[in-house]
Amino acid sequence: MAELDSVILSRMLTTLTLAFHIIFATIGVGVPVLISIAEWMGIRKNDPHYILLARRWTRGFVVTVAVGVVTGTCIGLQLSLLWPSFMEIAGQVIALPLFMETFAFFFEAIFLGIYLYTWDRFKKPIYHWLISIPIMIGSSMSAVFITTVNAFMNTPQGFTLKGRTITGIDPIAAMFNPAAPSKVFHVLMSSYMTSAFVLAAITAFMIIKGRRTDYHRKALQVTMVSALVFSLGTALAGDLSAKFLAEHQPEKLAAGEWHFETEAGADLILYGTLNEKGEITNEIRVPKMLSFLSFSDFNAEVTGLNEIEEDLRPPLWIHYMFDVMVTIGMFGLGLSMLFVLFGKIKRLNGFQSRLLWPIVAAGPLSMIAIEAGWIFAEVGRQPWILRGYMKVAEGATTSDHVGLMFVLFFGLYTLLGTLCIIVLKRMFKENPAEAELEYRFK
Ligand code: HEB
Repeated sequence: MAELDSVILSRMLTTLTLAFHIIFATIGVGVPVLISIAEWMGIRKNDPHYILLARRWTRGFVVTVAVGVVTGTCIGLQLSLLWPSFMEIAGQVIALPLFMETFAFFFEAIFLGIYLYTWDRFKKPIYHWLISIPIMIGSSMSAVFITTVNAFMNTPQGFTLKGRTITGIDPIAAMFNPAAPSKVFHVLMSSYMTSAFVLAAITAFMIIKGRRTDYHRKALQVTMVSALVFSLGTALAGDLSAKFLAEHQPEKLAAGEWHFETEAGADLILYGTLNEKGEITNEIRVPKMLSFLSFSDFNAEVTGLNEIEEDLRPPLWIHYMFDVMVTIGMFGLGLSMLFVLFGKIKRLNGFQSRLLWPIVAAGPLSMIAIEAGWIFAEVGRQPWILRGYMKVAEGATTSDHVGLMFVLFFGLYTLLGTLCIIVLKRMFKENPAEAELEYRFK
């Protein structure tokens, strides 16, 4: 086997941990919103079906939170173990949001505990619903804080670096860096969207399996309408992200869009392949669209990759990640639009059932879009770990034991993933919705 150096191994281990963690983080941020929506509808419509939805989702949610906590801890651990020089500098500047993330998590956990054990304890059900609000705030704020840290890696500010000493730390400026708004917005919306599609996919699958009850029909309805709203939000946020890149990180946009020469009225390139000579084939070209995406002006000038120093250019394959993300985004948007449209027009009602399999696919697909989005954002930052200040290779550990760590953590994640699936399956199989409806409401 070829020798793998500690930088490559550190990157592999970090990728593995993040790729696994992001699944649970996404669910952890999005599902509370869906739970709150379902309980709210149940109270408004005085419909026990929606309340039961909220109850069952909450139970499943708790299991995923547990896994998210473990993998989140792994990230914290690995940050200091694998990227000591990076943390030595960045850690001082971004300690505030890093700490605040933990705080937001505890805030969420406390209210989640109360929420779980007080379903029938209040005279007015609305009081129970009110507890879902701090849960949502806690889970979304975790995402907000940790995303500002990631944003900081892309557009660091709020400190001065002289050699290896850092002075003039301004934690607030560091947290509210230029990348933060678009990233936070995109991360929140895409988590909500993905969670809605994951829950819709599970419901659609149950319906295909023969559970054609009102309960399942309503579940599909809330999740798909939510999916539509959040898909629109995700698309809007994605557009803002592209505008952010055009202004502050042109090399990432240029590499992702295969835009080599600086020009006005730049075309947007979708799909296609790149050969060794750097020629693009089989692409779809949308005239002047890149200029518009970047600056809301079809004739604006967009910086090309050739203007960037050669060893500071991100890898060109991130273009495929962008394709995957955008395609899935459009698929989700189109699908949820059709679903809502078919539902609204009586004559077309019958067509809704044709969308069941596509909805089943939309769950895993949106999770893939999340992974693709992060790969695009992270690989597109290369070679920097702290853009303009420190390269990835300088940030890594020189320890010889990263290979062993990789194997151990891989084992841990496999175990956690399997356990999570087994527990969830048991939990819902042994207590199907129909049975629960029966003993609770009849
Ligand atoms: Fe996304 C990222 C755009 C869709 C998920 N995005 C990203 C970016 C951009 C975009 C530009 C980068 C940013 C930075 O780096 O800063 N998108 C976009 C667009 C669209 C989208 C245009 C269409 C509409 N996404 C999407 C979807 C999803 C996503 C659908 C899922 C579901 N993204 C994502 C993520 C990420 C991204 C997760 C990472 C984070 C950030 O923000 O960065």
